[in-house]
Amino acid sequence: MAIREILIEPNRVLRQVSKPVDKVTKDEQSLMDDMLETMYSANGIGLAAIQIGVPKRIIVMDISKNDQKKTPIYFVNPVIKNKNKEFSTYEEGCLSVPNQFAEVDRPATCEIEYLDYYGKHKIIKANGLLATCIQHEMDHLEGILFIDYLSKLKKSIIVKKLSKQKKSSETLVI
Ligand code: GNR
Ligand code: NI
Repeated sequence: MAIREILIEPNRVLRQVSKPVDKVTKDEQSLMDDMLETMYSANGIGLAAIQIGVPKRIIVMDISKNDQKKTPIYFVNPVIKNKNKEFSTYEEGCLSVPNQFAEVDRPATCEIEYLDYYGKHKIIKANGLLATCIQHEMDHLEGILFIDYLSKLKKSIIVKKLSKQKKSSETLVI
């Protein structure tokens, strides 16, 4: 297991469309292990493979509370079905858009069909935070970030802040 670097917007890699996985092999499992460790170390509740630069349709998630037992969920080739026509609003954040938060509306419930860590076919019904988070992660697989749903003005303010943060972290003072 290893902690990998999380890519930060603006970064063209984050805009790539991820490719389906043929078969869940040891390589995919070890990628999922690294993703989970990286996500936990960054205090996130979800992570898509593209956020560590791997364009595969793989997501890891754990929405258990801090004091609860860890309950990781692994999604390979997830497909969203039966999206509710009613929407819920959540304040979203993203590990690739650090320290920026904004309200986003998404279908309140949905079903997800996917392969698990062992390549086994599964279907789950999601509501609440799970529904929001899986839709946020599915967007990453299409190269979409939550800031894309904001007004042009709000989005540009956030992207400018991120570019500034990046520049200052690249500037080495000797
Ligand atoms: O850690 C995360 N928290 C979060 C909060 C509200 C809605 C979505 C998320 S996902 C985010 C981790 C992340 O960037 N996943 O791609
Ligand atoms: Ni994200």
